[in-house]
Amino acid sequence: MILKEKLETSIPVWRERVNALLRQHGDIVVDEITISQVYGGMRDVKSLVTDISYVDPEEGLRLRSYTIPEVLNRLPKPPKAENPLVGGLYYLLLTGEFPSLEEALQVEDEWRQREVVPEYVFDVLNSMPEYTSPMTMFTQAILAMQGESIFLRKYDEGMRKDQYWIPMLEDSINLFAKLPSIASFIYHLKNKHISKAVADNSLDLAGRFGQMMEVDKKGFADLMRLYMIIHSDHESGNVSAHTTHLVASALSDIYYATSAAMTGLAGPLHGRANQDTLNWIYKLYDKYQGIPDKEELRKFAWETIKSGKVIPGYGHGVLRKTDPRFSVLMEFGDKYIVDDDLYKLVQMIFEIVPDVLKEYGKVKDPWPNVDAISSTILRYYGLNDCHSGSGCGFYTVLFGVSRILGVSANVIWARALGQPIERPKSLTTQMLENIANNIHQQIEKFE
Ligand code: NMX
Ligand code: MLT
Repeated sequence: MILKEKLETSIPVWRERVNALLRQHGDIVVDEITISQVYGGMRDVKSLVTDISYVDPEEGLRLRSYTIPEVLNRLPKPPKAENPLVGGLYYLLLTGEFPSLEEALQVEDEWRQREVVPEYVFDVLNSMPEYTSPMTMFTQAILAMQGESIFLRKYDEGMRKDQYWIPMLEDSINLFAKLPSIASFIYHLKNKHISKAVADNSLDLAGRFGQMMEVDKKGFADLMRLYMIIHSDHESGNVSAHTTHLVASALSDIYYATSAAMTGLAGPLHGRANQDTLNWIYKLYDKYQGIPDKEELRKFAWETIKSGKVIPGYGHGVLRKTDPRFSVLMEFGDKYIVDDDLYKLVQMIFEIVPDVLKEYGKVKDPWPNVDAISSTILRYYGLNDCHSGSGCGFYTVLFGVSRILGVSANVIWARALGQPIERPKSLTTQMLENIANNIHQQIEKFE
């Protein structure tokens, strides 16, 4: 397999590089940590390492050091498509190199050969209560397949540590290949629709997914290519990536690790924000029975804040400027979406809400993140979901499918580099108080 061959050459070089860094500079101090950070979700604490992606507060995401426009321009595209092959993206994430068209197609081929979902997965999904959320179904489907793990089998057979990455790679490709079929099955099940779609095997993964979803609008496959690429990774500290890393650090396999990650992605402050954004827009639209004027929109935003809720799709733990993933989706929307009230609202919200959040004062990033726009575009392309209630939330499943590309690439590398079990240290509040008091006493003595 092409990815295995490429990694076999680069892993020894990286092992030596990391070992040398640790041997020569292992004691160098990288960062200090304050009591606010210890109590405040470890924000900004530099304690993870990945070479697959990086999020700069001002500039946003870089995948393998390339900006989103660079990635979109340089990855190979299928004929007549505007956006690149997702197989090429996976090649880039794993190897750090841009593939040729042929190499990207080889990754697509691997997925094509492994896409058949075991029948028991559909039985599990069919047997779940009607009110089960799509994210719970998606998580269950992944976990249900855990028994397929090659990593687990090889581990039980006594595999050597330096071989861990190989079955991790196999498992990751096996898992991702099945996700489009699983996602589309959940979509049709939730919509009480029996799909008869047979995907054209000559198409790439995004093209086949478009057919499975039975979305009529032209350009959906291209949107999916763009969507999967920009949602694939966002460095390692976000909840879904960090969960994957943490769980897999115990040598749990990719099925355990990514199903855990999906339960984090399902949270409203993370991936469910895409669903919540659209619900917020619907409420706004319903309240004013159409597009409100700017003053009404401002008032609606303030009502949300004053009722103790967040405005979904705005703010970020790292970013301090408009998320470039939002910008690239807006470019796509401005080009292809005509005459859609909800999309117009996304544009208006972008004009009004940052000022409201600045005036509110406590939000560190008043700008939109990717979730402020993604679902509105998906809805325009015909992807329907209910507005509220426990059975809703399909949009986050698409985020999940995409995110598994990035987190699985990270886990393969974590095993290749022998990263240990993650186990930070906790303190008690009394200990933090003692640390603070000691420091104050020393300052007073000095003064
Ligand atoms: N609307 C209202 N209040 C907000 C918002 C917002 N969009 N964003 C942050 N705040 C509040 C936040 O709740 C906190 O309040 P308090 O001190 O009362 O607890 C205060 O502003 C400071 O928070 P920050 O330090 O700016 O943000 P933090 O790093 O803690 O959280 C998010 C980041 C993304 C969780 C937060 O901005 C948020 O809740 N946004 C809305 C939900 C969202 O869009 N999530 C998606 C993130 C991207 N993703 O895809 O996962
Ligand atoms: C993500 O894509 O994971 C989100 O933007 C959240 C984050 O990076 O913290």
